[in-house]
Amino acid sequence: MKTYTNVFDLGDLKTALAEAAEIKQDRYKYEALGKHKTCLLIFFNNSLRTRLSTQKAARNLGMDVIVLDVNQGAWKLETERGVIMDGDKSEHLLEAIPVMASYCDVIGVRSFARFESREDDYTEKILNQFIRYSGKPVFSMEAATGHPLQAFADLITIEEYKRTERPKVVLTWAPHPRALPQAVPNSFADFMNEADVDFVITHPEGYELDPQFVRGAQVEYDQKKAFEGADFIYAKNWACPGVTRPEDYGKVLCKDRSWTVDTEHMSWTNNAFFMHCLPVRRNMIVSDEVIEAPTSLVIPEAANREISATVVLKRLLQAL
Ligand code: AN0
Ligand code: CP
Repeated sequence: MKTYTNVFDLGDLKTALAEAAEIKQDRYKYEALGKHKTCLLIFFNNSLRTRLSTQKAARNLGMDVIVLDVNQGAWKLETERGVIMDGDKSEHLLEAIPVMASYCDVIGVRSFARFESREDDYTEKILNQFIRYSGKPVFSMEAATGHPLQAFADLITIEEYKRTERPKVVLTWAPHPRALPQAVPNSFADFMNEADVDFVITHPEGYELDPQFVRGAQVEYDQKKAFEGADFIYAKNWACPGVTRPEDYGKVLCKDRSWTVDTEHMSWTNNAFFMHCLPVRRNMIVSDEVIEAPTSLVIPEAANREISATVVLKRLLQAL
């Protein structure tokens, strides 16, 4: 594997899940693989889970790790070519990328959607510059349109907890006070569409996800209908993807708290497990009762981030 940005980079999912189970049995099994290899993690945005679990994964593989918070202590980076740099940005990404790449063997990048231009976000302008100019294997730690380490951890969690061969998995939009990216729901859909599950997406009108991620999934605008018979409820807020109305891209169109997942919502399901990538705003996305219930998987899901990252880094190292 040379890059990791979406489900197709993983190839056969059964093989990837078997590798995840193997790593979970013995997370240091491939400790020799990363000797004298350095993993650089670059954060343009905040993180708790990704920051910790990816460092842990790199160490599981015997790698050295360098973490850089671009906005804290590094020079402010210009990302647009052709700009006259007379503002507050001291360095251009086009120099910074090869410099950073010269100190490492593998690069992880976190760079959220900026919501300034749908085209810039959906062409992954920042992540692709890292892929193009670093000459090193690059993996996404949540870029503008995807969060594949999260979605792989989610798939591992569903595999561990499913009670039927082909569970019904529902991705539901839920309200949030601020505009959040579509990366998490996009990648979740990307993975579920390739997994052995019945996948349904539910959200208010106007929140349609990009067709490249929805693919053949069933979209149901009635949240109650969508929840019927569900084995897993995966909640997430996202701002308007601008699919039907490009001018609404990145806007908060709805704050309807009837979409908040509470015990009544969960009573419509087949005693479903509750999932969320975290961080989560309680009583906006999910009620205290639902997130604290024994059917809540948010903690094991976060713990599986170490496993998904270990598998991905292992594969990147094996291809060096
Ligand atoms: C981010 C998002 O929604 O993409 C990160 C989630 C893993 N969440 C926030 O910014 C609160
Ligand atoms: N789920 C997730 O990626 O969390 P962080 O933003 O804290 O890394």
